[in-house]
Amino acid sequence: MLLKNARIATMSDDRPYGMIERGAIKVAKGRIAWVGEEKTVPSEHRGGEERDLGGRLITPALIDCHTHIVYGGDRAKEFELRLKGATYEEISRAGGGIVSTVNATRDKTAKELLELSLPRVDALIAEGVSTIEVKSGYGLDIETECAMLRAGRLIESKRPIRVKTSFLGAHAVPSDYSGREDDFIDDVCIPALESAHAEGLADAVDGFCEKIAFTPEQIERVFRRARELGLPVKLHAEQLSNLGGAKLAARFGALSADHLEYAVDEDAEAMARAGTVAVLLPGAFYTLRESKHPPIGAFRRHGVGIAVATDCNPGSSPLNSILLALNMACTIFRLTPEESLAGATRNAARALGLEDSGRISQGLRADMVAWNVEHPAELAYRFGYNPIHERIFEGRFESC
Ligand code: DI6
Ligand code: FE
Repeated sequence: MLLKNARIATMSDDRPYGMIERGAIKVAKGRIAWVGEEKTVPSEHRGGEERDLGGRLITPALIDCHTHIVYGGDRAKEFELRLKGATYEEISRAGGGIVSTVNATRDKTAKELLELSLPRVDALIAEGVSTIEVKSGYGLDIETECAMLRAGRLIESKRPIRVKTSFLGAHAVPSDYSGREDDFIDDVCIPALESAHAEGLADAVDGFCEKIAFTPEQIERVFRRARELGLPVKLHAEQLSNLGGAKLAARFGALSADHLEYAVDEDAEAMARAGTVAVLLPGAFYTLRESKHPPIGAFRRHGVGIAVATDCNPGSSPLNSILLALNMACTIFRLTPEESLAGATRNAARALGLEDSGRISQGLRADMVAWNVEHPAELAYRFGYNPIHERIFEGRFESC
């Protein structure tokens, strides 16, 4: 099919948004066979089925590259406690926080976890998301870590969306291992990783490097096993303090380091050298009423790719809107609207190791969105409003 009369934000070259003002896209077998100015469509791509896009803006489909969308229960009670003055760290140390979601998740089967996640997935699809990352990390035992990843994989069989899974066994210390973090890594985390890998459930390995979670040394042991298994790594790093997680991630050639509020210039430098993407999560910043901003200037100066994601989770970021994340990344972190959109397209793909997504370019997957907006900056400018017209997933149009 030849898509015509489109304003295409390809996100794939140096022009602002990679914009083609009157463009055309040839889609064949779920891929982009050609893209360029409408008046230059080669003859071999003419004469077949055509579709007029009415001058609408077309972007790559959006990619949410950091979610914990599979979980049981909720944490509304904790929200109330925080409003009364308790901090996220205090609640976590008192046995609430991540560990309370673990209890609510261990109760559930993979099928039940899948059912609970689908309404959240649907909300993202409705905003033009084609690909999500899904983490484990609310099981913290071998069986439930694998059940979470199975549920993540099953999303693809229930909805038109692509899922990349990350094993996050080193997310928190369950109460039965309190004070015995090293034993937890040896007895549970690494065996769970091996089981998940043996079942083909993990596309990457993640961890939470923080005072309330794991030290860089403990994370490094998990990363070494990931490397032996041939799995790429990523890391929740410098979210609440600077422990050296970003530099550790860079040393392992991580796909991404995520959060990064407490990262410093030399973290950015190490990440740039390693090609590690900085994933910004403004939903967590907002929910925790953080005041320390990630070092955006250093990321820009060193040429670190910046991605933006929801961090959709029941505790620190109950945010189910990638469009709101784009707005927050601009208003709170001062990204430009173009950086923000690149953060949920081109750079989000990089953060997931996907070379076939995130741009409108020949040979890539035909995952795109047609929007009812004049200018691409509108995607980040409005909030609480969804201007989607149609989502195109693997070359198939879906009205929204
Ligand atoms: N950082 C986060 O923002 C999520 N995990 C993490 O390591 C929060 C998870 C939660 O509070 O449930
Ligand atoms: Fe997270």
